[in-house]
Amino acid sequence: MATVTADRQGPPAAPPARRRLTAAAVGVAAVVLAIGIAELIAALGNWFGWFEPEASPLRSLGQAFIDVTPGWLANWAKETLGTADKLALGAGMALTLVLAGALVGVLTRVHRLAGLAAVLVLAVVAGWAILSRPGIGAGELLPLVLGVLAGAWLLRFVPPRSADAPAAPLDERAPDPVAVGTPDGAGEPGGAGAPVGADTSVGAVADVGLPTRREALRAAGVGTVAGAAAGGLSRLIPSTAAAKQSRAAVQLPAKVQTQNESAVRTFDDIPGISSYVTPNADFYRIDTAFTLPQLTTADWKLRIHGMVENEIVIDYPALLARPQQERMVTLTCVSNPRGGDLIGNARWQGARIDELLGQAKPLQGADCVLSADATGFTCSTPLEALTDGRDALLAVGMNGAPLPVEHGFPVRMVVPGLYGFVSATKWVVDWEVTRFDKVEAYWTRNGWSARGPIKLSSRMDIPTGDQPVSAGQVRVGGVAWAQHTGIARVQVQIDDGPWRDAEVSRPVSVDTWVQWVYNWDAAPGHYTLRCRAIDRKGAAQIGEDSSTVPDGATGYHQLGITVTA
Ligand SMILES: Nc1nc2c(c(=O)[nH]1)N[C@H]1C(S)=C(S)[C@@H](COP(=O)(O)O)O[C@H]1N2
Ligand SMILES: [Mo]
Repeated sequence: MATVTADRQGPPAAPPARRRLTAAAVGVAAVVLAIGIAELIAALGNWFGWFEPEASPLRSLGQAFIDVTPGWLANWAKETLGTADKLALGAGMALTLVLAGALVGVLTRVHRLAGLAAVLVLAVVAGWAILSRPGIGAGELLPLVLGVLAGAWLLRFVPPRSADAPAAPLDERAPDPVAVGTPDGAGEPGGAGAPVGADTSVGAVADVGLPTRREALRAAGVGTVAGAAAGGLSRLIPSTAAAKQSRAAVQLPAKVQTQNESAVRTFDDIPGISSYVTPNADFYRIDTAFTLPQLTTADWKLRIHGMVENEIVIDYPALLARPQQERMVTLTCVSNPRGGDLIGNARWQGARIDELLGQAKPLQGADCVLSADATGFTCSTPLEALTDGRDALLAVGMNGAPLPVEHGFPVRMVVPGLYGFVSATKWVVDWEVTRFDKVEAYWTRNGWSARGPIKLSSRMDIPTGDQPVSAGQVRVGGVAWAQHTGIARVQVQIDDGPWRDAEVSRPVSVDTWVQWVYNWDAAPGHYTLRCRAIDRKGAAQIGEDSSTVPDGATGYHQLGITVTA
């Protein structure tokens, strides 16, 4: 290699593998540029009020992907990724787009038309994703089209395979690389003015106007940086002002019937135990919305129909005008594993669901309310749980603030005692009063149960088991829940010893979790700690492990701990 370079007069032609890599780099840059420009135009258009948020190709691709995801995959993602599912989807999309870009580049190198055909396929998929969003017209494709044009234009910098230097004997090569130019860019950019044609065998290699490898690499770099910059900029443009602005303008009614919290006694002062009330920013989030539904209070309406005597449509001002209650309720996800954190407790403000249903007057035989958001998520709730006197709310407030957008703004359901997937519909806009034997809700279709009372359970927050603790007084503590029944006792077991009662906090009602603490006099050694709860009806938490599918996990939360002298 070294002798060849020294012997010949021009730089060596790059091997085919590296030329392919160059083409792939330009292809990736073309995709990055296309998306960056499309995202920027979509964001600007959204900002100016011309486009819906769905004009963003990334947003619509992500949501369309979730929509076509088969049930088993959705279950797997919810189970193993939990709240990281959107992050994982984003990473998967990025990887797919990079690979697609590389393929476009390599195809373009082989044949221009093949490359453009691949671009067209990508554009059609993205266009389909955008148009498949509800209420989106062809005009929303403009950002995508402009981005694709920019990306396709960048592909002209892919050096074609036909321009690869032939493996010709050295003496047949260009005598003066400056005069003739080579694919590696030693000639003049663009070739204009170069005395082309002096040697026809070389002229074919250094065809005038063909991009050199160096130009290709420069185009890849500039395209990638420009695309990333445009994409980054698009993220700085405040997105759909709609929901956020609408929320900022909300004034929750001041006249609210609150709960008497004077008897509440918490363990909030014990470090490491979950606080009794979960701040909104720390509250877990689980849903099928890749990007947040953008409802405004002006748009919002709930339609109550189906097996009712009176069909009702209620809007936001009418909902706020109804008597307002604030109730603390602990929400739990059915996918919460033993010891998991898909649980949180908040003060919810809203109107009573039973009173609203009382006005709609469900017909004889109805046993279910199928609630839905505007994107097609559905949820089946037993009519009885909504009308038996418990504090089921159409909530507009969470911990004193208007409902955060990610927790269902402007209106969601909160029903004490039921897992979220069968009761807590966010962005709720539709209630069909019906029968369980007539409908199937979103997760039920995917193998989860139709009804979902929350299972009695408990979690150990401290110690964490990550680090050894010192012998002596060790605080063991956490939370326990049996929404709408209430927790009577929490017990701790060390190895196979007796179950010992922990001290339990005093909650505001049976609808929230309790905190608990147990002071353990620990001697040096290695131990297994377990906790279990007993509810106010005397039932003990099930010790046998079961998976979260179809209706919630059972089993004790336990951990190993080392106590040092
Ligand atoms: N519209 C809508 N509402 C939904 C869901 C959803 O996917 N879409 N997920 C439900 C599930 S499974 C749970 S556990 C709770 C979680 O509510 P949070 O995100 O406010 O904690 O919302 C419920 N409401
Ligand atoms: Mo859930």
